[in-house]
Amino acid sequence: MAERTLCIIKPDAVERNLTGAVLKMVQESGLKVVGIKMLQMSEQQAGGFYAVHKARPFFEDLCRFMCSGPIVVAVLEADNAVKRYRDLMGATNPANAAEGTIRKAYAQNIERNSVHGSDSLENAAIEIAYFFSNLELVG
Ligand code: IDP
Repeated sequence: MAERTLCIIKPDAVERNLTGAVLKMVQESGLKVVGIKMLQMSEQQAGGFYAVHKARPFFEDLCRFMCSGPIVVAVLEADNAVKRYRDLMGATNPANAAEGTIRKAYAQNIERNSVHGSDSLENAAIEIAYFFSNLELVG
């Protein structure tokens, strides 16, 4: 079934000029980009986006990192897009990420791990709506 999921290229990757390299891996895996833009979040926006992680010890650091520089947000579409993109990202900690994954190739550490991807179809819809209006998505 065709699904949509949210991809974020995080500040560590944008800063190292890896946006094109990450998008190449995404597109070559068969995930289609149906919306994309660059922006820099405020701390408040980052807090809202990661609200589910509020209780976790790394929450404040994560929000500070995510608004420390520009990010690229993209909506990806494909059959089983949520799982396919999660598999392509690799494990949260790059030390555990498999060969061929984005995080294995580019992540610096467990926090600065280059990419975000929605973890369920339900969260994908919420996360896409956080950044995009329907008018900004094609197809
Ligand atoms: P995910 O991005 O692989 O879905 P989550 O557990 O949802 O991983 O965590 C969200 C983000 O929080 C991670 O991508 C990473 O940037 C950061 N993070 C997760 N665990 C840690 C940690 O133990 N220390 C610092 N940052 C972390």
